[in-house]
Amino acid sequence: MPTHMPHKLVTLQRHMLEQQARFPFATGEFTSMLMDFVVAVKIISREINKAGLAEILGDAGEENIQGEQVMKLDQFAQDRIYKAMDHGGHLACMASEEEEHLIPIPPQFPTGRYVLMFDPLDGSSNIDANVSIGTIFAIHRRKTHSGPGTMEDALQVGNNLVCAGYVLYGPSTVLVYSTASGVAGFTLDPSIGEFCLSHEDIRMPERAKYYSANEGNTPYWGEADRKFIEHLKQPDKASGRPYSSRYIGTLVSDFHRNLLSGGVFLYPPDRKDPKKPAGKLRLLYEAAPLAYIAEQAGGAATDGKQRILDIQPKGLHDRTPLCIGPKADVALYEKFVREFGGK
Ligand code: AHM
Ligand code: MG
Repeated sequence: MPTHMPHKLVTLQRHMLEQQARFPFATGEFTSMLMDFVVAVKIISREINKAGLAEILGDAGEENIQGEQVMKLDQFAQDRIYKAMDHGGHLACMASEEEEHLIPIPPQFPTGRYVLMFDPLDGSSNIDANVSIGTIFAIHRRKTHSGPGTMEDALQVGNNLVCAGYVLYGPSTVLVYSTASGVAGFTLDPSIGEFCLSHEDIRMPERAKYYSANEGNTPYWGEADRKFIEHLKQPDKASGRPYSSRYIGTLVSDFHRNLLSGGVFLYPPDRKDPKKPAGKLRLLYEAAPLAYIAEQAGGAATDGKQRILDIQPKGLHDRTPLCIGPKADVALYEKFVREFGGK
């Protein structure tokens, strides 16, 4: 049995309740909010499993058999998360990779203490090829005290996160999350509709054996990025082998494999697009939540010069270079950036 396999049957809800019991003054509000979110991801998972039938059941933008508009999967995911989370009274506001502006709580519903940031469907360009995709989420405590949530509540440094996680819709659907006391993974049993603990106390291996980067972009990378990846392709002193290449093009999937098996992921600044000088990935919906998980699992994440979790966002859609993986590999990347320059 793999070392992370638990010996007891624990549902996600039971796990959350046990985590909550560690805090004597916990009200259960946080657990209740996460359970709302879990309902949405179960619905998204079900819909993704039917994605290959879109041609038969109707394409996005067309009417389906019941005369309803069929939504694209990424819009569908956005919509389901919003509808699961807007009325519970737990959130001050939300922000999503799919929405330009802050998402307010409708005025007829109460506002709460938390702020939810999410990427509803990460890797959506992979949907048509039936390659795995994901949802990423991150939760902050609000900074303002009452009323509708504001930009001040949303634009918080990753160090303030109280929870982050992701759902990977792969051969099975897996939810990985942390509330600052380690990382646990749960696999959805569709026959009972429950996420069951499948990966207890996940620790990232100390050294990577894989590297994940889109090397098609090499001509647009800086010297440090090129030299770093070239270095990983040389036989390693300890193992005698070069790192192997693995790149899916869905951040959640690449990260999940690297978390379990040991891999370093790099998305550097990409000089091909002057509008995106900081690379492609978004700080609030992609880099910060996964950096939080990486650190909780004993790994690290950097933009080359500073910890991802130390970066103060200036806008909802800020982008950042990202190197994430085992501590030693991330430190090595920072060394290359120091020696060969720049972001
Ligand atoms: P998306 O949020 O629009 O799906 O884009 C983010 C995705 C990540 O999942 C992945 O790591 C990256 O884009 C891949 O980009 P590229 O195709 O440039 O390698
Ligand atoms: Mg994404």
